[in-house]
Amino acid sequence: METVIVKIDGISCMGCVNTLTRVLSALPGVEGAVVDKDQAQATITFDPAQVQLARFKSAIEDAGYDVAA
Ligand SMILES: [Cu+2]
Repeated sequence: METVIVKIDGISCMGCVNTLTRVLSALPGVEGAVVDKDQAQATITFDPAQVQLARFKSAIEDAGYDVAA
């Protein structure tokens, strides 16, 4: 397992947190996702053999948020 922190723009409320947590957790290979509104980031634990960072970015953008550089 690996852990990555992804910075996300647009998290304005707990609804956003719940949405992002659900979307990220549903991806194959993701063991856990913790989304923090105040830090504006997601901490994702995943199996690198099954899923990569690019997949997280596209899932976040598909949900209507922006991945910060
Ligand atoms: Cu919201």
